[in-house]
Amino acid sequence: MAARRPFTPFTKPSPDPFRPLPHIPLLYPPSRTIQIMSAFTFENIVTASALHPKPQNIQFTYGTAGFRMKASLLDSIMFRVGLIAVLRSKKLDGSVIGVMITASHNPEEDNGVKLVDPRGEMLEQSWEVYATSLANAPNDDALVETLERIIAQNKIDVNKPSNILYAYDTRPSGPALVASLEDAIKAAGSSYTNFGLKTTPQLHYGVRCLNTQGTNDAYGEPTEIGYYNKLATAFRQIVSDKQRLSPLYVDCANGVGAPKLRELIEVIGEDIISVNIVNDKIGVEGALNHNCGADYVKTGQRLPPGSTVTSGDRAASFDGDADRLVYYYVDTDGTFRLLDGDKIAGLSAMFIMDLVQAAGVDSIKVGVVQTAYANGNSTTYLTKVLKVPVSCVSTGVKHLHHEAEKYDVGVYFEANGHGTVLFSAEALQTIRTAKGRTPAQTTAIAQLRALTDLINQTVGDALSDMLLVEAILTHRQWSLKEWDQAYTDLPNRLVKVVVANRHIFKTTNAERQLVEPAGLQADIDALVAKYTSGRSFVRASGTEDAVRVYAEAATRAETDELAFRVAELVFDKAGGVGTRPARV
Ligand code: 16G
Ligand code: MG
Repeated sequence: MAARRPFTPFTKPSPDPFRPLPHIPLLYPPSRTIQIMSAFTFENIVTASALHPKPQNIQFTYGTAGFRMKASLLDSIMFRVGLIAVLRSKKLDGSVIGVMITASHNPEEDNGVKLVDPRGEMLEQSWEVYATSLANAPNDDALVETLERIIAQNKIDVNKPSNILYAYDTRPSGPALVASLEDAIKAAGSSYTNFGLKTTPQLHYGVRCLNTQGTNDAYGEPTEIGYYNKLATAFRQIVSDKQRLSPLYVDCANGVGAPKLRELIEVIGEDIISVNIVNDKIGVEGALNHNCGADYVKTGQRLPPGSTVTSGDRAASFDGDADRLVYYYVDTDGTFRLLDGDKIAGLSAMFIMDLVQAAGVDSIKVGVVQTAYANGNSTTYLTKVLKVPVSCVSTGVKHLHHEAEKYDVGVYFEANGHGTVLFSAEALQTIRTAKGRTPAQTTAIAQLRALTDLINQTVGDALSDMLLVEAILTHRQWSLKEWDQAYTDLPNRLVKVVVANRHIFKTTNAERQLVEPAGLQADIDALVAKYTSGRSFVRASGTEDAVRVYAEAATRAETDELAFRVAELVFDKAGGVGTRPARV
């Protein structure tokens, strides 16, 4: 093992806290905080809005991932999201509200925008409705009326200050959309900071840091280097004295994760962690998320084309904005093995439960939150082997996040690789004040403390989650195959069905059962009953105009058959459009 250099956190490199590190190519102009003192007037807003008219005949919806669509349709949305952000900040006495411009794993020509609340969480649900109505206001009069209604309903004092922090990913449409957003923020007389090119979780981190600065609850230094230092210090502490693992291939989906991972590794030190970054072509047109990234690997359950990963290698993929992570390897017989969000949840829960016990703070109870997409065998492993409470909620980060807050330590992951671990205020207090009675206890307490810094508690974060997995594997000196031994996934299959109206699909029981169309669930149940360990459910997508069918069963053949029989049922009985789902 190479000798370790002593670790000194980087200090703030320049008076501008948001300056990118020197060796990262400057894709966008350096950022500055702009203080604006002008008044909030409808006149200013209407004048500026004239440059950002709403396209006719389009109905916009603030969905599970904010607004997301072809970038060419987003101009008016960006302007109006800027207005909502300003009002939200004023409503919350000038707390910083985040705006992230990204379309995650979608194709490069798409873009999107979502708002981040003061603690780095997703926008409160009641405000999603305001964002939707404002986005759909057909003309200036309707725009002003909607703003007035939001202001009145929320008793907003428009003379209060407001502060916005925004960031964007590597999409070519980013700069033009930033300009539309800024037009709105300036017209509304708000202060703002351009946080520059960032991963989605870095923006969430920045928002929480700015809002908690100088309080007992301070989350960290609100800079990019502050983020790297926090993660690096924690990681180095957890793996100290442990043998370094072999290099990890990381497919960054040709997105923002590539330069940011490079930064992070540099701060941690290559003597501590070694990665081979692949798919880092952020300047190449059409490359983003194309035949690579976490969504490609998870959906297709295969290596990205051109991957050089072979048996014995360790590999992982991020998505385009670096808030999803999946791991994988190739078995000795050449079989591709995926370690998805469910596997990460199992590994994290196991490790944290062991540490809690070793630290002698067993009053802290760990729980896991999943969605209906969690593999049946992962749920069995959690409940029967780890004996940890598991809740199942609807798809979408906000649902998982809120449920996880109910536990002392809430581990939440979607099977697609998005997730994190939340520590309650009481759990944090217990961990911070615990005193070990033995050297082993003292070490375990210190490690738990480091974990609370290592894990991005605002939102799922591919960089932070990767360090969490690497820390656990280093600790145990486990290969990916050893981690994979916890349980074997049931074969599973996802099929998309296009229907005339997906909104007729209404579900209950955390999306596991259909209430409407009437009778369809009984037909699905009858099919499922014919398969060993069969399970299937149907729900309308929140991000695409389609219905998704999920199925799992004891064997690959049974799974495929079940998935397609359910898909055919949906197509035939609930207004299928186009070609009937074909078995492949
Ligand atoms: C969004 C959600 C993700 C969910 C996915 C489901 C957030 C930030 N993202 O990407 O959690 O898994 O939608 O997509 O909430 P679907 O509704 O199209 O199946
Ligand atoms: Mg994403």
